Formats: sequence, structure tokens, C-alpha cells
Amino acid sequence: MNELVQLTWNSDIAIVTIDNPPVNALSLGVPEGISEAIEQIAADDGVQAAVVIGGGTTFVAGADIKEFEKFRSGQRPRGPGHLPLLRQIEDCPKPIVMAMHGTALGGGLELAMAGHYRVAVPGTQVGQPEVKLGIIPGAGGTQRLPRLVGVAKAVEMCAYGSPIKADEALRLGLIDRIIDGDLQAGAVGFARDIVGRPVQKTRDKSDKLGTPQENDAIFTAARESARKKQRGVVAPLAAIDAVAASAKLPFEEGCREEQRLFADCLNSNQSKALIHVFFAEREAAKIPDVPKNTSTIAINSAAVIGAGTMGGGIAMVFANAGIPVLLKEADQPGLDRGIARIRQNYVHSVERGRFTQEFVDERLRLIQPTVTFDGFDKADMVIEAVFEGMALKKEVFAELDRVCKRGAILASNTSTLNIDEIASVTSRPDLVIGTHFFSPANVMRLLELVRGKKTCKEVIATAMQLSRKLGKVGVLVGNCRGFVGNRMFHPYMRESVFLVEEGATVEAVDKALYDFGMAMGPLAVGDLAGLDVGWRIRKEYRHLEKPGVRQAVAGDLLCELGRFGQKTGAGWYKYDQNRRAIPDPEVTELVRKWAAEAGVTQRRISADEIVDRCIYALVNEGARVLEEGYALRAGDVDTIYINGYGFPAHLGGPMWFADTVGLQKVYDRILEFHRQHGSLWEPAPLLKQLAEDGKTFASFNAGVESTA
Ligand code: 3H9
Repeated sequence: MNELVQLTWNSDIAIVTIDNPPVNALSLGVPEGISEAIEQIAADDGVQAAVVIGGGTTFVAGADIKEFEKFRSGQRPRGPGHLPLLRQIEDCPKPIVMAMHGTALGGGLELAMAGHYRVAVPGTQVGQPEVKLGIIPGAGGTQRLPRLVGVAKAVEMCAYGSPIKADEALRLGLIDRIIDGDLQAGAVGFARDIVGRPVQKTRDKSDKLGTPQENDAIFTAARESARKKQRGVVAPLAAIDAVAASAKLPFEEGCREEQRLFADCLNSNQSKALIHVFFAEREAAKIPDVPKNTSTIAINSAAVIGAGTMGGGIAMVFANAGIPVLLKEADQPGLDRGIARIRQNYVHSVERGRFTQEFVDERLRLIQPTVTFDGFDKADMVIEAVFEGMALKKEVFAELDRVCKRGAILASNTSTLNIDEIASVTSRPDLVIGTHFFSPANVMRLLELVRGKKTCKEVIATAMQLSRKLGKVGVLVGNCRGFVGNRMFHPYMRESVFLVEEGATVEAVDKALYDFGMAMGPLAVGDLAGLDVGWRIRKEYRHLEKPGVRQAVAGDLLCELGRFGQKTGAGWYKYDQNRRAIPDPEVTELVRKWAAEAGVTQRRISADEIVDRCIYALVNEGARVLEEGYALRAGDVDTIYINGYGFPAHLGGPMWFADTVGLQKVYDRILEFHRQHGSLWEPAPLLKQLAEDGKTFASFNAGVESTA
């Protein structure tokens, strides 16, 4: 054995404890240690049965993802010896009981399925989440799981990667008993109960493998759904193929097919990108100058100002996390509308099966509507979500500073405005922070946290911790116009409008970017968000525009006609009663006329050019943001774009994507645009530097504070 795996005894029951914190991943040494223990158990006449259990807070969360690069490069044999180990466990003549708590994921569940029995404490989660990393189970999971839970459920678990809870696993036959109370004691008791019974090998079962006719229908439906719901991602389809092999081929051959598909996925750019996304998200939680042990402020109650779409959504986020929240609107009719919207959202959640009615009733009780500041003196944190205008924000913050208790955090949901200027009207700028939620706030995972010049470390640590509690991915950014997300979004949107002005149709621009993988085309996003928002901001900042620099005009032409997007039934598209977008030739004509008058030549534009113009505009601005220190790492920018702007995760985020294309190639294309379109395409100095040095954004570590 080694220090990662311990073998102990409870009289005639052997106990194998895996001890590899934090998640007992199957890192180098763990499979080897388990194998040694099983060898001893098989040879020890004094042992009747064995229990395999995880030390600490969990069973086994899977293979060690950090080691994947070594498998790819051939530094380590693929599949860390898991397949032979699992066969060794299954072939052990003594019954082996897998005792699970926390999570048994990926290789963890594969390990468990090789055991002869499985028990778990309530709340344990089991699953095959490999597709989320762009791979498929690689240690027999796609072959053993269908034998235990049936083909349809195995397809669902392997192709979507969502875990299931212990009670469902028990119903499906994936586990044999739920243990209430002490897991180890319960598992040892269970092991004693089954001593003498024949050991059952999962690989020998076939009663749940279904008939070819039944299975064909399952696989066809699953492939169709995977193509739709996980557009452009290869792993889910490979996972379905691997499960299909389990129903068609003998176990050994099925495993070989799984290995082949696993290797293809592991070596794909998609899996490299998705693994980058996994670690980038966790890295974003680490702020170099805010150590882990920084003290935090307890947030036991909150208040939100503004019961519009954003404010209402934010109140729901707090309530969903069990934090009581006051929701204030300026007048009763506005408040009533806001509360009605919240109720409606919850009704949809119940209809879709996301929440139970009981959960929703409880959450609604946590939201207290008000038109006064009564009770604000008790809130630990207030989030302002009023109309986007500096004068109004300042007025609200001055009032909040008067009514809120000392030590309460004052946060603004502004998406573009200067957080230092907002903080300047308070007596506590150290307690002011930007909390930029994304619409719809109760759905979108991103929370951009904006650090002002004076925001103290305690507030940053609190906000980071709170984002996790709220189910959000918090990313700390610096205070510049539009922060990181919207600052980059601006040139992306600008190019999409320029392309229309230069002759591309609205549909062609949206389709090119949708086909690239964006959740929605940029112009459809504009219609959803409301074109008037940008129009108003552009008017507010008009004085900052540089003379002679081209401005996107077509969106303003639409706004002048009252076409604000979906809410007015027309924007870039027309909308029917079901809010379905219909291409509108009037828009093409309007822009054509304007272009003729303005002297802008219209031409045919390819889908490739559309993608390059929009995505490289994003990348170029991302490079500036990084260089200026407004984002701490390229991975933070990627995390923001994937969780807040619908950038496809399997491409890793804009900065990772640019690295994959090659920065020299990206730089050359930007130079070409610079020659054609002028100063807006000035290449970012960091991009130039990295391209010339043959480096990547991922290798760039600014090592700077997040405020410049
Ligand atoms: C697999 O198993 C393939 C197989 O088929 C076999 C093929 C041969 N490896 O998320 P957290 C780290 S593929 C390495 O903040 P939570 C994580 O980076 C794998 N490290 O905690 C973080 O480090 P740090 C299939 C891992 O409580 C720390 O642990 N399995 C791994 O919110 C805490 O993580 C999966 O895909 C790992 N496998 O959530 C499961 N997992 O503190 C992936 C975690 O330095 N993991 N770390 O930032 C998860 O989903 C969540 O981490 C889990 C805990 C739910 C387990």
C-alpha cells in the first residue's frame, strides 16, 4: 500500500480507505494502492469480505483531470491502469462492497460498479460527467452502467453528464442499500450480511440490455437530442455510440470500442478546451492579493433596490439561496408588476419541474416587497438595480449610505458605469463593490464583481464567497467602462452592425455566429436585450467619441423608428405573437438607403469574414483588458464569456479559442482588418507581443492587481 490508500480490518471484514484529498481523485498511486489491497484481501484467509470507502468528505470524484495531459503526451499509459484494476476487483473471490458518500463521479462510479455491491448515504451523488470535459467514460462506465440501470438511463447519464442522487440510484438498481447513520459501520454490517452469497459481477449481467428494436429508438432519439441540445459537441455522440456498443457487443469488445472512442475524445481540441474551462472556473475564485483566509462579512439578509427585470431576478437569486431579501420599488404599481413577474417566473420553474411548489412558496415568503426604506437598516448587503444612469445611481447610493447600518455592503448592478464615481457619494467607499448580474439573473451563472479603487479585501472575499452560495461563478474584474464583459461585447456588437451596413443581411450575420457556436446571433441578442439600452448609453457617451472614427449607425436608425427589439415587436427582426423572429426586408432597405447616402459600399460578405470580424474584435479587446490588468487571467475572460455571453464552452472561451487558432494567425488577420477598416482595428499591443514571441494568452500571467 501507499499513503493514498490504507488497508485496515474490522475482524473478518477488510476496509480499504482511499485518502487523496480534496476529492479522492484516482491520481497516480491510488489505483496501484487499491490493487495491492485487493491482492492482499484475496490472499488473506481471515478476510470474508471487503469494504472500499473514501476518506474525508467524498468517495471518488473521478480520474485526476490534471494528469490528462500526461496521457495525451504518452508520458503515462492511458486510462491510469483503471481497466485492469476494475477487472481485478470484479474477479476477487471475496465480495467487495463499495461504500459511497459525497460524490462518486466518472472513474469513481466506474470503480464502484466494478464492486459486487454498492451502498451509499442519503444525498450521495453518482454520475458519469465526463462529457462535460469533452471525453466519455474510459474505464468501462459505458459498458457496466447499462447493465445496472438499463440502456435508456445509461445513455442519459453518459450523454448529458448530470449526476443522480442515492434514492434514484437505489430505485434503478445502481446501489443496493441506503445507509442511514455511520457509513463505514453500515457498510461493514452490510458486508457481513452478504458473506457467503455468490459474488455478482456487473460485467456478466445482461437482463437490462434491452432488445435491438427498443434500443434503436433510444439511440436515435438520444442522438437527435444531443445534436440539438449540445450543438457541435462531439463527446455526447461518442458516449451514445459507446453505450450502443454495450448492447451489441460482448463486454470485452464493448470495452475496446469504449477505449477507442475515449482516446479520440481525449485527443480532441474540444476536450482540451473543456478541461481548460473546468480549471479556469476554479482558478477565477483565487485572487492573488486576497488570500483564502481573508475575513468575510456574514450575509444573512439582503435588500434590492429596483423591482424591474434585473432587480426581481436578483431578489429571486437571494431567495433561492435561502437569504431573506427586501425588494424595493419607487411606487406601488411598479412593485406589483415586479412581484407579478417573479411569481410568473416561479410558475414556469414549477411547470418545467425545476422547483417544487413547496420550495417556491418558501422562496416567495423570503422576498418582502416594499416601497419604503423600512428595514434597510438591518440588511447586511444592498444591491442597487435601478435604471442605468449615473445621476440616479448617485442619488440612490447617497440615500443608502444614510439608511443602511455601518458595515453593510453597498453593491451596484451597473453594467457599465464607473463604480468609483458611484462610491464617491458614500462615506464608505471601501464597502462598495459592483455586482454585475446577467439577464435573466435567476438563470445566468455569471456574476462579474467589480473592484473599485477603495473596495476592501474583506468585501471582495465576501462577494466571492457569496457568489458560490448564490450558485454563481464570480469573476473579479477591474473598474473600466463596461468592465470586462461589456467592454469586449461592444466591439463585437459594433462589427456585427458594421457588417450589416456593409451589405450582409441580419440573418446572415446571426447565422454565421450561431453556426460558430454562439448561443444566439449578436443582432438577435440586441433585440432580446432591447436596442434602446445601447442607444441611450451611446447618447450619454457621445461626447467621448473620437472625431473621424466610424460609429455603428444602423441600430440607431431602428431606435429612431421605435424599433427597440422584442419588447416593441420589431428591431433587427419583426416578431410574431410568439416572439418568433421573422426577417424583415424593411430593415435591409433602410440600411441600403442609408449606406448609399453615407457612401458606404455594400458587397457580398462570407460567413468566414463575419465570424473573423466579430470574434477577433472580441479577442483584440480581450487582449487589451488583460494587458491593462482589468482581468487577472485569460481564463477569467473565458469564464466570463462562456457563462455570461453564450460563447461555446467547447471552444474554451474567446482567448483560448484564439490560442487554438494561433496568435500569429489572429494577429495577421487583425492587421488585414486594420488596413481595410482603420484605427478601430489597431492590434492590441499584447496580442502583437505574444504573436511575435510565439506565445499564448494562456501563458500570459499579468500578475497585477485587478484594478489598473
Ligand atoms: C474521469 O473520471 C475519466 C474516467 O472515465 C476514467 C478514464 C480512464 N481531478 O469543484 P471544487 C479539484 S474524468 C483533479 O472547487 P466542489 C478542483 O480543481 C473525471 N482535481 O469543489 C479543486 O481544486 P482547487 C470525472 C479535481 O466541492 C478542488 O478539487 N469527474 C477533480 O464544488 C475542489 O473542487 C469529474 O468530472 C478531479 N477529478 O465540487 C468531476 N475534481 O481547490 C469533476 C475536483 O485547487 N469535479 N478537483 O481549485 C467536480 O465536479 C467537482 O470538483 C466536485 C466537487 C463535485 C467533485
